[in-house]
Amino acid sequence: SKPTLALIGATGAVGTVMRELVSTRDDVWGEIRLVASARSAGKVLQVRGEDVVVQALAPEVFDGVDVAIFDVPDEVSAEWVPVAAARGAIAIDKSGTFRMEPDVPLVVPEVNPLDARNRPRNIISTPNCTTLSMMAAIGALHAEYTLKELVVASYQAVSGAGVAGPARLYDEIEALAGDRTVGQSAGDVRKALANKLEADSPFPAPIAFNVVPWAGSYKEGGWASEELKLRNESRKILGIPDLKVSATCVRVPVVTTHSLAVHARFEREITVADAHRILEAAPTVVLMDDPANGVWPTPVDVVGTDPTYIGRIRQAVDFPNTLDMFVCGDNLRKGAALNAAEIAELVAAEF
Ligand code: 2RA
Repeated sequence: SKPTLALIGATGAVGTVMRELVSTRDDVWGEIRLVASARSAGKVLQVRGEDVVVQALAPEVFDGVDVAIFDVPDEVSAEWVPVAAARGAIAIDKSGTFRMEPDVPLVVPEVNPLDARNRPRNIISTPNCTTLSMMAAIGALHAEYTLKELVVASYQAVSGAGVAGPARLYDEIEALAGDRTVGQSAGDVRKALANKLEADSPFPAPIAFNVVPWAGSYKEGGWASEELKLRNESRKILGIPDLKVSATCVRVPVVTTHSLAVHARFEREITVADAHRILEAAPTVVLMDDPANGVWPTPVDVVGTDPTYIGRIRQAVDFPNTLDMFVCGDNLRKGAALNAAEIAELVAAEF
């Protein structure tokens, strides 16, 4: 019989995409349960065209569940993922809580699908959306040319911060719309917003008319958590413990779809033609690389779709064995819900 699936965090930004994905992909599931915080319990949401009542997170909701996908804050995962696993579910967790634990696999199905089978704690982690937004493409190049170094700058969409992110961007744009005097002197955007909006924002600076060089929490040495995640997770997924990685993560006024400028050094020489051949053959990657004709990926053309898009591939002039490129991926789909759904489908195939 088909396995039972529970979606924990069903009402969030990723949860909403998750419901859409399980309603439109090959239906490998028996029952699908929706679970959220007590605040959302009792809501009726649609899955596979049917009404489902959202249940409050409690130990009993995991009884009879085969696979539980969690998209909840780190501290909620820390408490409830082990509960689900203890009750016999295989937990697929989107939070940062378990990703770097040695006995928890961190899986991108295009790159390291077999790791999903080695799960002594019945927990599989899915990476941060920034790492995921490039990994299908970078993993394909690594498989043939062996990656040695990655230097990355991210351009991260506001929906990475949850539903509050787009809400704030839309509010700021609305507050500033029509005023053709703002953005021309230091602090005038802040002043204009202060007159019209509450101070509390998910972002540490105005996000409309701006870019913000900070994503996540403060870490030693002045790093943002997001930058260290990109380093540590890339190493683990690719299976290169000593991969050199340095990242700068930046929030930009894009609703959904993270972009990354990637400078990647490989073990041996790789040409643009080599990269094109590999990326064209990668099933979940779309190559958009014809700069003479203005063809490269941008978030507005990518949002709402599944693949990883790549373009602007250049052989670095001054760095041997190195490519520079631009990658875009929908942070809520491949960056979050889709990767979790794909891992869940790998697990479902074992039933
Ligand atoms: C962000 N990567 O974009 C984060 C979400 N986990 O904010």
